[in-house]
Amino acid sequence: MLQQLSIEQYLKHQASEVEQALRQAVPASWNVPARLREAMDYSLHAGGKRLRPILVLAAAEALGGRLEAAMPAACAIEMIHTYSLIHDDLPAMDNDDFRRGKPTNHKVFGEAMAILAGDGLLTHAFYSIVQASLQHGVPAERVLAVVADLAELAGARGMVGGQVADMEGEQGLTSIHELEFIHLHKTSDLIVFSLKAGARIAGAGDPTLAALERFGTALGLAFQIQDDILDVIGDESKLGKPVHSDEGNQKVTYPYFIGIEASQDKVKELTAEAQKALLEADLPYPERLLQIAEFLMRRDH
Ligand code: GRG
Repeated sequence: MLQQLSIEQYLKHQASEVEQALRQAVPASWNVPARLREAMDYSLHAGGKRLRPILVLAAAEALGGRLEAAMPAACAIEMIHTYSLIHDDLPAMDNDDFRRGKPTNHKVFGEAMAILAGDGLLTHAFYSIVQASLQHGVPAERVLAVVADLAELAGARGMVGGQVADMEGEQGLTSIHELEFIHLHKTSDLIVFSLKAGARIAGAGDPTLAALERFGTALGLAFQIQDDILDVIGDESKLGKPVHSDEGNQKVTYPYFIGIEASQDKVKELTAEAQKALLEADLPYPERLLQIAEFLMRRDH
């Protein structure tokens, strides 16, 4: 049935499957302080494109894997992504008031609770991944590799490292090369994780994982440059956050370095590079991943 959906229908369908699974991710029977649960749920269920979990599912699908076995890792990456957004919006970081079209977590729950809601989501992600083995019988060594990837790609050598480079760069970035380092870690690493997680759960070997890593790296960079372009020429109501924030925060971006048109060309070039890498992976069902790359290049939010 899934195969017959247009890419737009597919993304909507998979996002709703992920949302349903996320609602059950923190067991209802756990005695979690009510306000903490509320703060975690507030950001987790605030919408968002659910791109990363959809990539987990699409990568598993590309190898003919079981979607229900990939769902715990899909939920995990959305928890990590959501925690990173909550922390990124804090006064000590970007100090943003709106996210996903709603007041940011700390605006509603206060700074201390927002930090803890992020911590709760970050920690629970690891609990979620392990369920692939405990509930769906995925071999433990595959799940171990997914756990190690997540710690590496979301942690100090991955997204957190990218965020630090970004923070330090605010004191004066000099080259597009430095900017690329930030994007590769802040953005591409979680996308690479998502693809590898889905593929690992479906039993991928090293050559496939390496090709997916190349696909995800280029796709992530294209996604981030498109994000920067939309911050200049996008529609606030579609984005769910104010535009021109990079300019306001004096952030250097691809459009800042090379202009809008050259940035748009770069997005196309990276998308083609990503698609080429994917085709080299020789996956049995690569179509959805190819379509997702194409769709992201054309996205307006
Ligand atoms: C605080 C450790 C720490 C890291 C923060 C995610 C992040 C790193 C910062 C947020 C700002 C930003 C522009 C990050 C780059 C990745 C990105 C484009 C995030 C937005 O992702 P979308 O568009 O958001 O997928 P939705 O809301 O649709 O999920």
